[in-house]
Amino acid sequence: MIEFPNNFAWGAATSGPQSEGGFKKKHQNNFDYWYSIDPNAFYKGVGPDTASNFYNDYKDDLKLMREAGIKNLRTSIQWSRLIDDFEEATVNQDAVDFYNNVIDEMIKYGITPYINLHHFDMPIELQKKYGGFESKHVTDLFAKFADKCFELFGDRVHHWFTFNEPKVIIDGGYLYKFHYPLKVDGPLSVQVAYNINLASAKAIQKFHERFSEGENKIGIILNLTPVYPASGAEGDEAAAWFANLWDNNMFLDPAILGHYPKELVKILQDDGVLWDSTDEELEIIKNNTIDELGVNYYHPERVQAPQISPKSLQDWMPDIYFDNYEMPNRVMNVDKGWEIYPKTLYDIAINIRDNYGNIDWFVSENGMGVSRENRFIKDGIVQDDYRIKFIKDHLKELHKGIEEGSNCHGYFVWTGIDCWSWLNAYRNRYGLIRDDIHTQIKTIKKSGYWFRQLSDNNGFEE
Ligand code: BGP
Repeated sequence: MIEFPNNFAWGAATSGPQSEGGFKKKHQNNFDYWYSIDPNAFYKGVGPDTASNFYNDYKDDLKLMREAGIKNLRTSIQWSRLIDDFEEATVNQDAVDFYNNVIDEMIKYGITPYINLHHFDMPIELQKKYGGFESKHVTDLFAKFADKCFELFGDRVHHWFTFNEPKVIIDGGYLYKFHYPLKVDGPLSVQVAYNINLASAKAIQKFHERFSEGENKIGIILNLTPVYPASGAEGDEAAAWFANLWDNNMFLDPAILGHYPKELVKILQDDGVLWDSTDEELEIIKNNTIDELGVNYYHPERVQAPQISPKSLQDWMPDIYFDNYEMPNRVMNVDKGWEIYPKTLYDIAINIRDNYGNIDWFVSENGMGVSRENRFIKDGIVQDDYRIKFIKDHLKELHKGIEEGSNCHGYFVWTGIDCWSWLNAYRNRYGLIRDDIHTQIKTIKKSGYWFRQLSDNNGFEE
C-alpha cells in the first residue's frame, strides 16, 4: 500500500472558461473573442460558449465530483464574468450570485474550494485598449479585481491563486502564436512575463492588506518541469541551463524568493531585452511572495543546443539559446503528443525541497488526455485503465519525494468532468467523469471510481 500523509488533499482542477460556458456573460475574454472572429482556429470549430455547462449544471456536477472522491476543487473566477467596469472593479450581480452559489455548494458537499484568478482569460476590452499585460496599468486593474474577489468570497475561500501557468500566456500569446493576441515578439514577451509577476505581487499585496497572516493562503500555479539536456555535451548542458532559467526560474524565483535570478537578468541585459522595472515595483515583488505553490505537470522538457546557429539577436527570441529535443524511444501519449515521464514529479519535489525553502506545495494539475474515449465504453462506463495507470505511476514518484521530505500537501487531477480545451476543444478527454457533449449526460468513468477509493483510503495498492 502506498499511503500519503494525513490530511493529504485529493482533488481535481478545472477553470471557469473551460467549464462554465458563456451564459449570461456581459464581457468577452480573449478566447470568447478569438472564437467569435475565427471559429476555425478551434478544433472542429467548437468554442468555449457551452463548455461543459457548469454555469447551469454546477449543482449536479459538484455532487458527481464528490461521488468520484474529489474533496478539493480548483477552479477559477472569470475576470470577464465578475467585473462590470474594469477600471473601478464594480461587479455584475449575476456573477456574484453564481460564484457565491458555487462556493456554498462546494462547501455543502465537503469540497474545499481552491480559487484561481487568471486562467489564460484576459478581458478582451483590456487586451484591445491596453494590450493586456503588455501594460502596467492592467497590473493595477488585475489587483483591483483580485481584491474584489477576496472581499466577496474570502470568508469561505482559504486557498487563492493569482495566475495559472504564466509561461503559457507568454509562449501562446507572444512567442509561438497559439493564444490570442497571437503575437511573435521576443522582447515584448520578456516585458509581459515581468508584468505578470508584478501583477501577481500586487494582488498578493492586496491580500496581505485584507487578511492577517495564516488566516488564508495565496499562491501561484506554475507549469514546472526541470529541463533535461539531450546529452552531457557542453552545448546541450548550456541550452538546458538557460531554458531552466527562462521557463522555470523566471517565475519561481520572484514568486517564492522575491527576486529574479541574477544570471537571467544579466543575459537579458546583455542582449538588450531586459524588462523595464522600477525600484518600487521590485520592492513590491520582494515583499509579496507566495504562501503555497501549485505545480502543473504533464510532460518533461528536453532541450538541445540550438541547431540553426547563430540566430540573429535583432529578432530576439528565447530559442536562440535552446531547441526542443525529442528523445528517441520515449514513452508517449500519442493522442496528445506528450511524453510520459513520471520521474519528473520526484525531481520537482526535490528541487522545491532543496532550492525553494521546502515551501508548502501541491500538484495542481496532472492528467492524461485521450481521444475518442467512447472506444473504451463497456456497460456504459469508460474503462480508462490507462488513466489509472498514469495517475498511479505519477503518484509513486510523488510519494517518493514526500518520503524524502518534500512538503507536498495534495494531488489534483486534471480534470473532474471532461472540459473544453483551449485548442483541442473536446478531442482529448481528461476527466474522471465523462461528459457526453451532445446530451450533456455525465457519467463517472472507471478512473473516477478508482479515484474515490484512492481519496477515501489516502493511498492505493500497487
Ligand atoms: C494546462 C492548462 C489547462 C488544460 C491542460 C490540458 O496547461 O492549465 O487549462 O487545458 O493544460 O491541456 P490541453 O487542454 O491543451 O490538452
